[in-house]
Amino acid sequence: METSHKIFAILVVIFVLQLRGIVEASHMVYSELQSISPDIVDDKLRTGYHFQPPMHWINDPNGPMYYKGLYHLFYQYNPKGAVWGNIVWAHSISTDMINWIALEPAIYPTKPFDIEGCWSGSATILSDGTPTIMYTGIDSDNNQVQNIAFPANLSDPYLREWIKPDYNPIIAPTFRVNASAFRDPTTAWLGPDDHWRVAVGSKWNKRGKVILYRSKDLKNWIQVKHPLHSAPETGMWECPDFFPVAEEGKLGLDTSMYGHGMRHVLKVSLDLTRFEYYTIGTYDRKMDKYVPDATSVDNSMGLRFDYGNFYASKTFYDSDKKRRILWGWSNESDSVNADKTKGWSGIQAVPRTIWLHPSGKQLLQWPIEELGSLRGKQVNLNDKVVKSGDYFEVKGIQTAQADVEVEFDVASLEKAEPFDSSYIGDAQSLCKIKGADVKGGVGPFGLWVLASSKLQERTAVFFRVFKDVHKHMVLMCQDPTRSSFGLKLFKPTFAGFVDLDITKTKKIYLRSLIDNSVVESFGEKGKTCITSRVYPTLSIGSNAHLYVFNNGEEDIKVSNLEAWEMRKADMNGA
Ligand code: DQQ
Repeated sequence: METSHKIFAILVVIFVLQLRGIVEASHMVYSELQSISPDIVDDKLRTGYHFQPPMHWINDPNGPMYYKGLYHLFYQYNPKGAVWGNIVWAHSISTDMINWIALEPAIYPTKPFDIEGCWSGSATILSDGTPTIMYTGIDSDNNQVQNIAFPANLSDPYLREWIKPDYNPIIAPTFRVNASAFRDPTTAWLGPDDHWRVAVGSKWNKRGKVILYRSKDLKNWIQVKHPLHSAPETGMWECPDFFPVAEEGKLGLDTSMYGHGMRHVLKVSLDLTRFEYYTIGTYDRKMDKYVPDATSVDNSMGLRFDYGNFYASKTFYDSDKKRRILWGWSNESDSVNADKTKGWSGIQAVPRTIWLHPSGKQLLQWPIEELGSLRGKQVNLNDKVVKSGDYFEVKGIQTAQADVEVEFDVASLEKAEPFDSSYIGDAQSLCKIKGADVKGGVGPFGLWVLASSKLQERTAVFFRVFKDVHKHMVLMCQDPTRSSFGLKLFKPTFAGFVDLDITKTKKIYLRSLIDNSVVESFGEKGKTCITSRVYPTLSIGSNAHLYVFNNGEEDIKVSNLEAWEMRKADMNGA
């Protein structure tokens, strides 16, 4: 079959299945769907520089670490199909976190303490440099327990083989711990008593919590009476991540660091909403308690690393470049059956360096500098006014796989639309009614990416400025509602507010990483990030175009735009 026919066939199947209302449920096993050959994947819709195995399902990043000159990434992987199930810890290594070599899976079900599944967890580098992994095993009674594994050969920088001691599990659910909601141990850290701490995600009724354990030998663990932290009505906290950040500067801190000039961050992934949020706060080492700052909202309305397809994220301290790196799973926007048809599902978002904004109120994120090594042919333009209702194409490079940085000048805010305060904390609903095609005062303006030549198809990445009583509110959205021409796929609009005093700056920055079926955007130099999976039908490969548009009444100016073609990374042999 010709490629275009294949794509059409895939999309018709997707369309029919969507109409039947089949949606993705991440932890269901669809065994009947795991035997069909994945040979109808169109390579041009696979990402070129996002982390992905050659085929099948992936979810959470697990145990990222740096060891003897190599970065390691493990991840939840189904070696048998494109839907969740049969989960093992797949393993890849890299010298730059951009180009990856796939190794054999590192951890897989073999023992009574993990025979029903090897779920998420984290790596900890011990004081003598030895790496360890703690992960959740699903035991033969279907209870969630925490296990430990050590490298078989410390002189192998690839860390190919891992040993799971027979004394596992090291932590089993006890009284008042829900054995089916007890998972995803964090990286361990050392307390003032030189004993280890580790936190495990859980819930009690509807209260989400991270249960804290202490150990002096990593083998025998004692549950601390109180949780490290908990919050009402948030449901199960999956994949908690707890780490220190410096109050000033971009340098990262080892997870066990403690002292003046640093704050702590707790991130949790909410099973109820499939979104994550984080708080910035204070870790009292004596009490072993974490208290979020008053400025950090401690529920699902709180700060997010990413307002789009991004979940089960995990950071690690890169001791080589002294930075903290964030990995996050970007799930698909389509149905389980569509994934089945493609033969693959899920990627990891580009690894991001994260650090605390000088205000102390949020983190900043930026793609790791190594991504620049893939930048190829470049175009630049300056001082181009985009009048109300106007748009122009950025020509001269292919843009299906590109990196775009833009600086918008917003000279006048006079025509900003009034802000309806009922949308505070709910940017997504606001963007749903004020999409890219709904005319505004100041904005919507931004980029149309993965756009077809006649613009029947396009994904909008844009800003819209509102006037509230005392300040202006800047909304950042990704609107994929026109991303697949003629097909009714699941195309969620994602949005977040940008904490920016635009009356002072009169400018706003945007960087978008476009990669065939993913758009990963960084608003205002990493303050608000949104990742979307999109499946164009026309704007594929050389048929993808890039435009700047302005659907607001006020003119805006592109004071600077730089765009690069992105080369393909070496990706696990695919
Ligand atoms: N995925 C893992 C769990 C974790 C969930 C199983 C989050 O350990 O809670 O694949 O996506």
